[in-house]
Amino acid sequence: MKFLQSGDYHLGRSFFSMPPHLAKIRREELWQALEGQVKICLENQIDYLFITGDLFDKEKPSLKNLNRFLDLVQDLPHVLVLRGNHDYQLSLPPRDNLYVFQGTESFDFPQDRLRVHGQSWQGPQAPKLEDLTDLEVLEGGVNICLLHGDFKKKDLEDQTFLQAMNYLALGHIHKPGKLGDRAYYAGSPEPFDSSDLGERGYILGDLPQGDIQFIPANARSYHRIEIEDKLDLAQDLLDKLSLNHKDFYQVILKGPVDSNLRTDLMEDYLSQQGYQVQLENRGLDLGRIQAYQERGDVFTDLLKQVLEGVENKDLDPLYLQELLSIYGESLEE
Ligand SMILES: [Mn+2]
Repeated sequence: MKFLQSGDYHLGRSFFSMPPHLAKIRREELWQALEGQVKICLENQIDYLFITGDLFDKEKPSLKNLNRFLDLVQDLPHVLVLRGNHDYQLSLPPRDNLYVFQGTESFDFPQDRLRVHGQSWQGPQAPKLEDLTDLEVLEGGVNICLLHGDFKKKDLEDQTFLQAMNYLALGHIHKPGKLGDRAYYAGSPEPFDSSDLGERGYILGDLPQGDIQFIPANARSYHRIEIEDKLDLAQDLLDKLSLNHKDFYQVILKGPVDSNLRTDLMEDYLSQQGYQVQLENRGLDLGRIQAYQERGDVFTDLLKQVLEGVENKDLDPLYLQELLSIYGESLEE
């Protein structure tokens, strides 16, 4: 049997830290991710779509969004939905092709000698893996278990019930990953913020052959760029880096940097040019360091040590920044 595993779509997410017009586009791109997956299922005769929780971002999605989801998946043979911590109150109207895990339960698909087990969230607390022992393994068939949570490899290996599974489809962690040879996080279909670096997509599986594949499919990416040089004009940044209008950039300024640098103005300028850039000034203000060193007080030796550590790359420049700001504040008092 072939399946597509996805989850953590967080449909309806507000993306409140983005400009409203872009937040609207991103919300739409989450729907497009699901649309793309449905298309893949239909074109490749993939009979099972596993949604491992957090389909919706909010506990009570709007009726409009509920219907949009139902319409989107109506042509798929089997859609299995787990409730996650974001949508544990999710209530979907009954449909022939829809299987929503109410708590800890199993669904049978005799045509494929398949039993899909799962554990939905029923409140703000995570369900207990021990409760899975109430379920029955399908002897001589394919057993799959859908779970939503932050698991360690050992949590899963410790459960006798899970040892009998052919495959574990995991949700909740937004970065795709693997816990052992049969347990996979598909991750979210799109990155949500600057900490979500790397590819996002979904998993295609074929059991019992055991063929599992991660397919990258994100519409946009986040990039992190670190710059050592002094850059005091946003235009320099555009000339030096070939940014595109589509993606999101977190630019970290390192090395000697002017303390008068107005990163907010630079961000405004870049955003007017149509780029999504978040600037972070982690540079060192050499003028201030020199002034502090010349004071010759109890702080000078400490500053010298930290400065050496940073120069030898033994210490993160952030320590120095922190030290300077603490000292600066103490002088102002
Ligand atoms: Mn979650």
